[in-house]
Amino acid sequence: MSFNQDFLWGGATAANQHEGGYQEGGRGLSTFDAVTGGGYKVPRLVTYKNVDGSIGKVPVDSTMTGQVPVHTTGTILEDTFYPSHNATDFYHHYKEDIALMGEMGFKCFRMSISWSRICPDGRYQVNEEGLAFYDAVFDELHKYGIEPVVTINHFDMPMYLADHYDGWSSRKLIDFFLFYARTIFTRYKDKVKYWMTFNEINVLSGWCQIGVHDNSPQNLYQAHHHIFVASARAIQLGHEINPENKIGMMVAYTPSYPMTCKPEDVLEALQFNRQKTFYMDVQCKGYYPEYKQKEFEREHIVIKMEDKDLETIQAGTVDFIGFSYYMSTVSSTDPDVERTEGNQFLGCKNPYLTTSDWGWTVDPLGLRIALNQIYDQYHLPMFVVENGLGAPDQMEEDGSVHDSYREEYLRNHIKAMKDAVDLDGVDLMGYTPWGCIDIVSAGTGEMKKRYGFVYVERYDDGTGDFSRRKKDSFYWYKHVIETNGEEI
Ligand code: BGP
Repeated sequence: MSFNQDFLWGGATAANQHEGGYQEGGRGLSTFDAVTGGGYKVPRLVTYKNVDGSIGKVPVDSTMTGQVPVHTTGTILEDTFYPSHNATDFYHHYKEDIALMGEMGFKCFRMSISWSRICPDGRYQVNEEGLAFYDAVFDELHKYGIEPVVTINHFDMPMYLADHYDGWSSRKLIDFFLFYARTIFTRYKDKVKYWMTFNEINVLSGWCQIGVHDNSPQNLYQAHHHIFVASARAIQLGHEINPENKIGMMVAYTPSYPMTCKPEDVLEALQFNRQKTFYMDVQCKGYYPEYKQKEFEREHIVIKMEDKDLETIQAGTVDFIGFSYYMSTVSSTDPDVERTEGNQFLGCKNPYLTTSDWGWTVDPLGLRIALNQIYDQYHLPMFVVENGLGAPDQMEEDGSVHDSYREEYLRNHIKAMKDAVDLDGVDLMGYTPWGCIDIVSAGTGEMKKRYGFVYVERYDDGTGDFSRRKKDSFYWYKHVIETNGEEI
């Protein structure tokens, strides 16, 4: 048998994409509340107000330097559709969603807590109703024997902290975050044992994700230093509050292959891959690696640190490595090689592989490669906490959804994980395919790009009554879990 008996089969979502209820239960505004929908190659926009009261809109992933002056504030416009306000309404459907997860036999559910539901403006005030909501969610999960796996911060933050502190540019964020982390570690001490501090720490940037208005390398690396210190201190705190806690990091892992065996291409791929390993080196090995220190020197980037920061980073290393894997990419020094979309970056097109409808390369073997690369370097338990195929599913008149393409994608990736366990001996804790119940896409803000085993009747024009339908893949995944991955 490949996978351990206690292998954590499940699924994953995030608050800003699944939860909704944005003005209910005392929740404060969060950055993603001011982000519009978009589409394939249509950017999502942040709506904001200037000091003189005029309104502006700026693409989420554009560098905001010079476009959004620091003293602007995110704002919600009446005539604009914001997908995260309702998302797919987990807030009101959590019992139904969890029952569906129970029916599939989930052993775990990865979800995130909305920071502004716990601390409405991000500072030292706690919203009891928010805490009670997650109590109810965790109790419901335990009713079905499902272990919560909680991402403390998944791509959003209280809007107040972005607008008034310039987000993670400010060192003060460390204390605000620790207050929030202490509150939830303490409250859920007996309910949650698996945690991850920051989702996809290696891609965090911009106003929506980390509240910064200046995306220059100097400012971003300073913000990331604050995030590293906050994460390391939260890990120490989480272990103090409950020594049983398993607290991991989370990285977006997209391995890059050299386009050719030309040494320049190989070096290019190595450097691309270091954009991930840097974050793993800091959080798993507890130090800033030499190649990054040299880059800082070369680029005149100076990180302001306090005396104990490096000791803190060394003392707060992670218990496991969570990562998302959707695709691989290719690196080349030739500017004429064809490029294709990817998970938050543009890479070269791999002539041996196909792509999804959103241009993401499909590469199951790349997951085995990823698991080996990570395990070789860090020798820590690993958890594939995101993987899946975004596709424009069609619901038939009778409510059925035939998504055999999703089964095929997941089957091939599970096979790759099995090989990594059976043939290579990696230590794999679990697997939580992304968007197990349909959710709003983070990249495009669409409902059209669906990942789930469960279809949610919600559409990009804001229509739909949020009813849930089991797709064909629902029954397939249930069987996978029943047989512990032996029959896929
Ligand atoms: C990861 C994020 C998720 C997510 C997923 C799929 O980067 O952690 O939040 O949504 O990618 O991306 P998308 O929603 O753009 O298809």
